[in-house]
Amino acid sequence: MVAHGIADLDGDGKGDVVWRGTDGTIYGWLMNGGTIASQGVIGNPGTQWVIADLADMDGDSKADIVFRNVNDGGIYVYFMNGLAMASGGFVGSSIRWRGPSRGPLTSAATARRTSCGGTPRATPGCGS
Ligand SMILES: [Ca+2]
Ligand SMILES: [Ca+2]
Repeated sequence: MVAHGIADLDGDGKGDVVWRGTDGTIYGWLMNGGTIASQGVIGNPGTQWVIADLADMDGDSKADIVFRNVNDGGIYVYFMNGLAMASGGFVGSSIRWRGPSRGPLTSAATARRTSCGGTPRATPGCGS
């Protein structure tokens, strides 16, 4: 699992963390400072969909998840309300997409995740 970015999913003004598993599952951590206030599975659009960006696409002050299809360049948006996808929509195809790419956050989080067996934990380090 790789952290793909920080964005405010629930509109509380505090950044939240979005993760993507190798099986395509998208996870979210709603943060309160350095504490995970809530976490859960957001959905699984399939492994062919990668996160292109995290941005508020509909102006509701809640970040949305923009996916790009690695096969055909299709763009799909999860309109988010916290950890729940309020709705989704296919935007179109853009095979030559050159938008911002959210690379993995290859930091201590990745190392910690790896050492914890690939599952994000409620507390830093490991354990529950
Ligand atoms: Ca937030
Ligand atoms: Ca939004």
